Amino acid sequence: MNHANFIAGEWVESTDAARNVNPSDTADVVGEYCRADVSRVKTAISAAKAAFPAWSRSPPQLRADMLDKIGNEILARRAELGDLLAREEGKTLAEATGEAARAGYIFKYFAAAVVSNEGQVLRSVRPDVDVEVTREPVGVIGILTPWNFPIAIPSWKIAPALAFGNCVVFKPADLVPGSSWALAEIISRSGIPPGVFNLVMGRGTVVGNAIVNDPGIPAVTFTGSVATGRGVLEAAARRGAKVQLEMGGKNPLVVLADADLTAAVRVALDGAFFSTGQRCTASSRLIVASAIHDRFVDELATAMRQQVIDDARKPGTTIGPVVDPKQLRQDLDYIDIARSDGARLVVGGEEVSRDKVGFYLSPALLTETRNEQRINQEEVFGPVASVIRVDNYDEALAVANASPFGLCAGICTTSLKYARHFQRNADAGMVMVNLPTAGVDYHVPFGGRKESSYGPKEQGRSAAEFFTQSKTAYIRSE
Ligand code: UN1
Repeated sequence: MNHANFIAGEWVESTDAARNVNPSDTADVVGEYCRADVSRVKTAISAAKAAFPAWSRSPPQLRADMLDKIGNEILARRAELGDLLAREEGKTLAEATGEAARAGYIFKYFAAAVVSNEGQVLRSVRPDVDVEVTREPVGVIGILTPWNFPIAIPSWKIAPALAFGNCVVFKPADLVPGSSWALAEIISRSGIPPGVFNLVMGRGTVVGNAIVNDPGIPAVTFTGSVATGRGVLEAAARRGAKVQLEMGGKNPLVVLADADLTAAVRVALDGAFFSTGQRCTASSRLIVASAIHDRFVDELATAMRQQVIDDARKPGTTIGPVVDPKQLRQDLDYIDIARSDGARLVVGGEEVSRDKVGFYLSPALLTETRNEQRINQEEVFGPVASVIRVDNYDEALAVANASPFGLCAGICTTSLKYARHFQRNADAGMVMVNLPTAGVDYHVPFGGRKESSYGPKEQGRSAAEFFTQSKTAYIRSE
């Protein structure tokens, strides 16, 4: 059966469909997912526009109940949704089930946010005049999401959009559409009025472009690559639409000489290689003090050799496959680039074969790298980490900040002084102390600086900045 698009409250099939292939076993086709054409996207946008006036004024309790119901169903089905996610994307069952649960909690968080949409009351500078600042929905939100978190990222954009009274036209990644389709199916049964939520699957060049360029979409939120994000920004800016972008990262993890070595190795292993390193928050630059460098590299390499790289859904697997052949090629190319720039490949970086044919790559650790090299300036998006040796904390901080990206920065240290200094001076949207740079909570602001992000942050209270527009009202009582 083809998985249809959801437009104006109807499931709409099309003949063109994307084949969703399991990266752990290329003989396993997860399903066929219909690709929308431009006219279908336009129908979805018109339906969303038509639904907006009533939805934006709908009783808040109704929206809260709906979001809560969606969250509850996701949580109740987390094992099944996690299995689908692991099968289509390649993260392990534990990681995928965790992501599904995260999606459920996001919906429940924004269910509560419906009724805590706060404003401001101020005194005017004039007598007998009050000022009230309230927040109103924006309209139809265009939502474009990547393949690496196919249920959590859609949830942290769709849930606040609906909570604040907006309508949605949602395009998931063409490569990994199954979890997003399952999410859309749950939303479709929540009692949501026709047109309020629309799913249009397909390619960025067709569906994505149609959304980003349509005058009926006053706001676009996108997570994905820097190159695509720039295109989204230009197109949206041309017609004055609001934009929120989450793009790449090249996140530094500083390991100081006073760090707890075992803990630092665990943090680096998780941050750099879990989820196969396919996270914009991955700890891909390991900046290590020379006094601890050799011991750290030895212990991390040992821990990496103990990882079980296999079918994402097989019990015992700790690192699943790379998502597709294109990403695998990119990972291998970057390892070659680093080596030709003088890096030493200490462990991993090899394609490995398993019972089933999949895109298996052993996690790679490169040492003797310098921060200016391409391996440290460009995002790989795979299980590849490079080590930069530094003499002291000051050099570590300078290297951490010398990056076009600024998503997340981490430090492993037992020194309160350095931890606090790093927290204040790291040029990143998020800082982690003795924790991996990846793996974030669902109820606090998420986002970066420099080339990593653009526009208001996502999640938590910041979500209101993008998904609402403020109104300042002056009231004279006599
Ligand atoms: C996480 O680290 O838990 O695309 C979330 C990404 C991020 C999400 C990371 N937007 O990898």
